[in-house]
Amino acid sequence: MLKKVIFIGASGAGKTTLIKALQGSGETAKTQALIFEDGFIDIPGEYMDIRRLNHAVITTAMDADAIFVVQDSTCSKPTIPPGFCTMFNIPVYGVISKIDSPSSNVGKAREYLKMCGVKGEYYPVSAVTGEGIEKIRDLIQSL
Ligand SMILES: Nc1nc2c(ncn2[C@@H]2O[C@H](COP(=O)(O)OP(=O)(O)OP(=O)(O)O)[C@@H](O)[C@H]2O)c(=O)[nH]1
Ligand SMILES: [Mg+2]
Repeated sequence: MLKKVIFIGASGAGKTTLIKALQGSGETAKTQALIFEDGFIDIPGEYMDIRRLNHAVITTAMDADAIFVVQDSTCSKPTIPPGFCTMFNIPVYGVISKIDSPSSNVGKAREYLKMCGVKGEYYPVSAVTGEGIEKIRDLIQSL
């Protein structure tokens, strides 16, 4: 059976770009609606940014086999509310995006992910250079 993985995080975190890189093709545009494609679930960051819409993320994520929380390493705030991820009983993985950027701060991104309740090893990636993409693809394959 095809496993379903959801990518959550703030608007502009790099979720869609990462999904396209994992799929190996496709143009990235701002996500306007919930998208289910080849086992990938992409959700507009606004559902995370706007607290009263968070329930949409929760109900959608409940249906997935794993959650990837995408933290933009150039961003100076946590990608999801503090402790948000502790409620899920499915695997939650942390992704640190945009590590190619000159303003990337991976250490800070780690702290934010920890704050969000994401435990364990984090996956640094760049959709620009392709660094780290293969590791996430392997991880999804192994689910
Ligand atoms: N430098 C750099 N820029 C990136 C990377 N990944 C994404 N971006 C840029 O970040 C911006 C937002 O990327 P998206 O993939 O649309 O972000 P998103 O999380 O899907 O945003 P929403 O759809 O609004 O929730 C775009 O301008 C991307 O080109 C990366 O690895 N490196
Ligand atoms: Mg998007």
